[in-house]
Amino acid sequence: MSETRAFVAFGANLGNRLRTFRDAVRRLDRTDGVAVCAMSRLYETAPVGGPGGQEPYYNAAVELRTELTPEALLDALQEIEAAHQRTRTVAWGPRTLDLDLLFYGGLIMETPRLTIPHPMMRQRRFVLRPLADIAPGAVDPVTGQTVANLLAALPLHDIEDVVAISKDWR
Ligand code: A4P
Ligand code: MG
Repeated sequence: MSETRAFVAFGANLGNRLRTFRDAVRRLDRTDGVAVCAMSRLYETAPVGGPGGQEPYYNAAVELRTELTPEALLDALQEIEAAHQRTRTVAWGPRTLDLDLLFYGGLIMETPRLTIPHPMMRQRRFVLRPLADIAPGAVDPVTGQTVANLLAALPLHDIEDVVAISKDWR
C-alpha cells in the first residue's frame, strides 16, 4: 500500500502540556501504518477564541508518513485524544489535547466528520508557524499557496502571541 505524507497540529492548554505532547507523539509513532518523521519546535501561544481567562497553549506540528485512510487516521488521533481524557464541554474551551489533521497529501475532502485541509488553519498563526518549521514549501491544495506564503500573509497583530520555546521536546 502506498504512503501518504500528512501533517497534524497539536494543541494543549491543560495539565502537563509537554508530557502530553511527548506521549501523543509516541502513541502516534506506535500506531500501525503511521510513522512520525518530523516535529516542529514547541510554541507557547495565547489562547484564540473561547471563554476568557484560559491558560496559554502549547502548539506544535508533526509530519507523518501513513498508510491509513484519512478516516482511519482521524480514528487514531481521536483515540489518542481520548487517552488524555479530553472532554468536549465548551467549544474552543480548554483541552488537555487537540489533534487536528491539517493536510493529507494533496487531498481535498469535506464530509460531516472530516474536512481536509483543516478549515481554520489558514487564519491561525499557532498552526502555520509550527507547520512552517517542518514544511514551509508544502502546498495548500485549496489555495495553491505554500505554508510559508500563508504564514507571511497573516496580519501581524498577533505575532508576539506565538513564541517558540527553546526547550527540546523530542
Ligand atoms: N473534524 C473535521 N475535520 C477535522 C480535521 N481535519 N481534523 C471534526 C480533526 N478533526 C476534524 O473537533 C470536532 C470535530 O471536528 C471532530 O469530531 C472531527 O470529526 P474537536 O476537536 O472535537 O472540537 P473543537 O475543539 O471544538 O473544534 P476544533 O476545530 O478542534 O477546535 P479548534 O478550531 O482547533 O480550536 N488557541 C491557541 N493559541 N492554540 C490552540 O491550539 N485551539 C483552539 C481549538 C482554540 N484556540 C486555540 C487553540
Ligand atoms: Mg480538533
